[in-house]
Amino acid sequence: MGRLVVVSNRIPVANARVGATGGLAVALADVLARREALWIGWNGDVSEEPDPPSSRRMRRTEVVGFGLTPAMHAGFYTGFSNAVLWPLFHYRLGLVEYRREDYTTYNEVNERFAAVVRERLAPDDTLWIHDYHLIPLARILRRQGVTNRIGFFLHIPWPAAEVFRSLPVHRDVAEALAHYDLVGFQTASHTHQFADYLRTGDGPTVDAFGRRFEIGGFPIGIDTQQFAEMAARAAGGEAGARLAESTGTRTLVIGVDRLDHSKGLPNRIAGYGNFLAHNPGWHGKVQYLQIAPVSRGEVANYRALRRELDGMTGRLNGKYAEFDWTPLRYLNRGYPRKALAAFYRQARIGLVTPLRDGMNLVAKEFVAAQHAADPGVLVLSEFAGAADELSGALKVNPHDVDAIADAIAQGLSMPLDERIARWKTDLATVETNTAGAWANRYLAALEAARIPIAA
Ligand code: GDG
Repeated sequence: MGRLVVVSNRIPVANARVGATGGLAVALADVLARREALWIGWNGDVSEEPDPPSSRRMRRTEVVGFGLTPAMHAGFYTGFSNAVLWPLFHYRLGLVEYRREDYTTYNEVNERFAAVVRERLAPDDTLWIHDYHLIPLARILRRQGVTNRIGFFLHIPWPAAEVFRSLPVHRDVAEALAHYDLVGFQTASHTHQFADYLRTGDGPTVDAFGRRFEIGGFPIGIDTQQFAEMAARAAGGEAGARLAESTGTRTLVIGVDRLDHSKGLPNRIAGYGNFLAHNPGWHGKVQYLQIAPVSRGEVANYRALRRELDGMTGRLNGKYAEFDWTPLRYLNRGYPRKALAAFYRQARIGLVTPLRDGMNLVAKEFVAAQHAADPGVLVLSEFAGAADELSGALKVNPHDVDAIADAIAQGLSMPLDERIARWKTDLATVETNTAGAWANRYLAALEAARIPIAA
């Protein structure tokens, strides 16, 4: 079997402590332990004379990283990827800032990725390209004569056809996807929306732009067993003990999200405010902990979101706090995974209310971390990919802040037997659809998807 060549915007962080590495590295850990692999991506460097590609080992994987110039970073990363594709695919058209020259830079940076890939590619390698930053990569490689099997996985939602059509270059972006052998989405509904745009059936095999390729839904998961064990161990650790001590007899509500427009944080805080307004009996007895590490802080509208949240949290605490009770602890800081696992386990309610989300792994981590004898309740947005799988959660429409308030109240008063029954349903799903199962399912489909390129 040839190597697996993973290409993602960012390469995994070097020397990360075990359990501290980011999402995709965790999701691919099983596959990468079994197979020779190469992982190519941006190393985070932005400078006028960017780092040339350099290589290091991460166990069996060779990791190749390179830098970008400030102009590349502005057009490719901040511009087209995060000010166009990200907000558009999350239905936030008002945040889209489209500039033609950014799309040109986006394609040029993809050419750069392609050059680094080609220099290292062997004929029997299988390529797996990740996420919206790298949509054009297969088309560039195909034009250069690369005939290897190439798969693509989109971690964020694929939007409704009419929303996608508002992108001035929608046709060119969709055509680029037709150069993959397999285009994977998080859910059947994202797959359906892509097929609807193409005006084809839902797959697996579709014909579009004169090419034949496969599409399908592959819901991503977590390493459930490892996360559950970590939560059980960490519960008595230092961070867990400190949280327990400071929470005292109060009931804990938790949210953990990158500070991002997609995560619905203003609605969630407004929902909690309405809950407090409608349920004075809970004053002093509930404690909401919101962890929201700053992300993309260089983008102006992310700074505006941060200001909005600073104002909302300040006003909420100003209105409801007592000299011995702060209803909302709002933290713009990240914590080690171990600490998060312990925090989830202590919480009676996990609030996961994104306006849109490809999947949302926090929802799955919250389920995995619970104590079997006294599990918490997951409050989940119906617009997270995870909502298709987690039928035990309390579903809310995140645009309805009173629905968020009602779900908090319902979760807080839910009897133990109902909490256990709902949690067991979701745990069974999270234990089946793990990260390892996701990667295996995707790669098996990619191996099977060798379709002769249509004339
Ligand atoms: C994209 C898609 C899709 C958060 N704060 C801290 C921290 N985290 C970790 C969480 C979780 C991860 O980050 C976030 O994953 P999500 O899935 O919730 O969301 P995105 O970052 O937007 O991810 C999403 C995902 O890709 C995978 O395909 O599910 O829909 O948007 O693991 O725990 N980790 C640590 N400290 C923190 O403070 N260590």
